[in-house]
Amino acid sequence: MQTKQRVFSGIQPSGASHLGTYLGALKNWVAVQEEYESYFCIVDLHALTVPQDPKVLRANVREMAAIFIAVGLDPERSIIFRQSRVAEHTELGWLLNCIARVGELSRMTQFKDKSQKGGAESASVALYDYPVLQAADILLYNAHLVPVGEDQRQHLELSRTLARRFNSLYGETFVVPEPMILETGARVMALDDPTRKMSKSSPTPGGYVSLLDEPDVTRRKIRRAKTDSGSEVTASPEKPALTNLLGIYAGLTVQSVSGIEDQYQGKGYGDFKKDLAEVVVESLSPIRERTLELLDDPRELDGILEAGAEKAREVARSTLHHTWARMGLD
Ligand code: AQP
Repeated sequence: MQTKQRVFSGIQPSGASHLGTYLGALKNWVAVQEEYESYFCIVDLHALTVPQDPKVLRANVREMAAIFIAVGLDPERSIIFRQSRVAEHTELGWLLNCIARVGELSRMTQFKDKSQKGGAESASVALYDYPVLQAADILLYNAHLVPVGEDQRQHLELSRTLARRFNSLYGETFVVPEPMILETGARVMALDDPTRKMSKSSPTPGGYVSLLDEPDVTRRKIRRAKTDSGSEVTASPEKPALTNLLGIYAGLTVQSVSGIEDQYQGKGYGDFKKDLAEVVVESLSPIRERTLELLDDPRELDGILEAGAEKAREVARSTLHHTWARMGLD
């Protein structure tokens, strides 16, 4: 019997997990796994919405699995698995496609942003439809909470809409999930442009700190991070770059932004960035080292993912059968 509330979240294995993904998602996942029955998924089918080299994708899946363990997810406590290994995700995705509306998907800002890059006409249908598959990912496990970064709020709203619509059309079936978005780290911005979110598809690697960057690369990126005019280390709407850097510092040290501002009163950007670089290196180095160690044993990683998929399948199958019955497919 299910006693704990459930949490579901996923990350695309599309390379170079970064500080934004860590502060916006991974770090929170580690905190919630104690309290909730947690499902953490490598959403490889989502990664395919843009072109992928099969060899690179294969390697990225393992790298992501290693990162999951290295940041502190415990396969004994959390169910860690790969989306493509639980076929019910795509099956429920199709059923939800039948109640999702073109108007709703057309409003998704992430599709607008991503499709703009290569032109909307040549974007894949899957890129357009991916929020519905994401809803299936979540509803399949009847997750109560979904820890994500701010950029996923709109997609989460669609998951909620589809759960409610299905329940009202066919009878109470799905839990309506709630987003779990923390204040600190929910939206980490690019180091070279604080108006854009830190993103792995950034055209300039200087914009993000990868969890696997070597310490000196990280130091250099922080040293070169854009700053605002003036010299005071304060967070304010007029200082988007400093606000972002202070947010990173606070997210990694669990100090308050105002406490850090006090600490740097009378000091300049240079001192602050130097210390921030060390804070980032200290936080990420153990993750990097552990990830590299784990990657030495790919079989072990594959085993963890397969064991997780087996457990996930049990829950997913039961939800799908229930959904079939509701829709008259039994
Ligand atoms: N900059 C960010 N700040 C806070 N949270 C973030 N997340 C991503 N970027 C930030 C959160 O990380 C989780 C996993 O995201 P993902 O890797 O599956 O996909 P994404 O959001 O598309 O990541 P990127 O880096 O932005 O990839 P591209 O460049 O391919 O679009 C999510 O919970 C997300 O909120």
